[in-house]
Amino acid sequence: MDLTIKNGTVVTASEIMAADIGVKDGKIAAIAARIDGGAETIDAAGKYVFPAGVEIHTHLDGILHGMRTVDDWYVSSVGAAFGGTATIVDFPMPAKDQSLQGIVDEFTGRATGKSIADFAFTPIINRFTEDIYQEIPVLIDNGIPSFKLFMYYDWTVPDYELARLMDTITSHGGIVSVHCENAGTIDYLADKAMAAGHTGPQWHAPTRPLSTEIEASSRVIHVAEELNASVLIVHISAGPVVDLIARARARGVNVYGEAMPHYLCLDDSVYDRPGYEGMKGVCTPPLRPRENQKALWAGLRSGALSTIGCDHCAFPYKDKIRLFETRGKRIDMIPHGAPGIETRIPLLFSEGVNRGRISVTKFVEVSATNPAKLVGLYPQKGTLAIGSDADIMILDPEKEVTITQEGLHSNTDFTPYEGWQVKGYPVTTISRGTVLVRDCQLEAEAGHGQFLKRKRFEVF
Ligand code: DUC
Ligand code: ZN
Ligand code: ZN
Repeated sequence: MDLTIKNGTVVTASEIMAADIGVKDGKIAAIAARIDGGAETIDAAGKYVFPAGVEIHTHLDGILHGMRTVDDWYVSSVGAAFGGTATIVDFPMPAKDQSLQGIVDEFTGRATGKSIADFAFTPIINRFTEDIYQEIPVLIDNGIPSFKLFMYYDWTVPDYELARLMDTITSHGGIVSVHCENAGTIDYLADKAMAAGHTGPQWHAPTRPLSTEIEASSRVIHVAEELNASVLIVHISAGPVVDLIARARARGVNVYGEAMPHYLCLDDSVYDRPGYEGMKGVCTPPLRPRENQKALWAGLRSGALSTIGCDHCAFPYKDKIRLFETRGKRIDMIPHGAPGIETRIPLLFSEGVNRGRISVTKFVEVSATNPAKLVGLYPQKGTLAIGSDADIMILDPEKEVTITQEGLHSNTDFTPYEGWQVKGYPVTTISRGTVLVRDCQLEAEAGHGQFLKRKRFEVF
């Protein structure tokens, strides 16, 4: 063996076992009660040995709201690795007239030589022209089976194209992720609020009410049901959407739901903070009243929600303030998003497993196994099995950390979790047998990460 991880508690989505893991040529070569020898040994006594996290919802080094996010692929992937994640699947947005393959190639160039995590892309479809429809089967054949649509923003998908894209993508073996918010209602409510002088951070949530997320999610579910399409509803903040998904899945609809730490852990009281502070919580959908959190945790437990992403979208606080000031002092004009790639797994473990809200196997399922399945990477990624990539996270369940912006690696100037205490933290992250982070110290060289060609989506 090249590497042996000994004495840990090995956890997959279905098993918990006291076992050693042997790694050879970047793959898991053995899992057994005792494996001796190996060029290198890591002692994981007292620790969990998990599949490394798979993150399938980020906006890295890309333009949204007329501003480029400030974390490039090196910074983002280092943060990811410190937070136990070794694979990132990002949402790049094509420029005007750029093909989907063109934006994937461009972003592959941005990540190559920088990312320490393996990477792939779910391209955003932001125009609905014949060339895009023709590209889709070619991309799926070329190992890019996932696509993203928005029901808000300037690139909102019209209903006709929503149906046609879901049908086209699914019938060729792909899956569609959809950002679900009713654009017309939000724009109207925002215009009405702004006209009444309601322009500050506390108006972010009331102008994007629960009903807009529920309506758009419901529409997507019904279209998917009609076309037997496979769809992932991303960043669910609204408790009632969990229920919609549960009922649809019970009817046999191939709809999956994505949770996120900020909706599980934070609530809309953030917007009542004094001055501009509330802008730190300006993301879409907005943070919701606390009672929604219960439904989201329950959704993870029941399987209505299949995965957890972070929506890492690194806009600094100072730029949110600057753009508020220079774009007419309107809260609807500031960039939406917050950093989260490094805190996803620590928060999920601490708030989820430690507080008894989810089991340790569920933790693996939603942070690694299901995200890998949703983007066509399983079982290469997302599990600990013979022949899988040796992407491993060792987590110390006793390690206590106070989250601070200074202690994280993002180029942003804030974390929404400043001062949060977490118990249980990733200490070592391994990618294809190479140690990225060891005992909370960076070891990887920039550029370790490789582009991942993926399989077609399989319903699960
Ligand atoms: N929501 C955010 O908060 N940021 C990026 C895009 C999105 O949908
Ligand atoms: Zn979104
Ligand atoms: Zn997003």
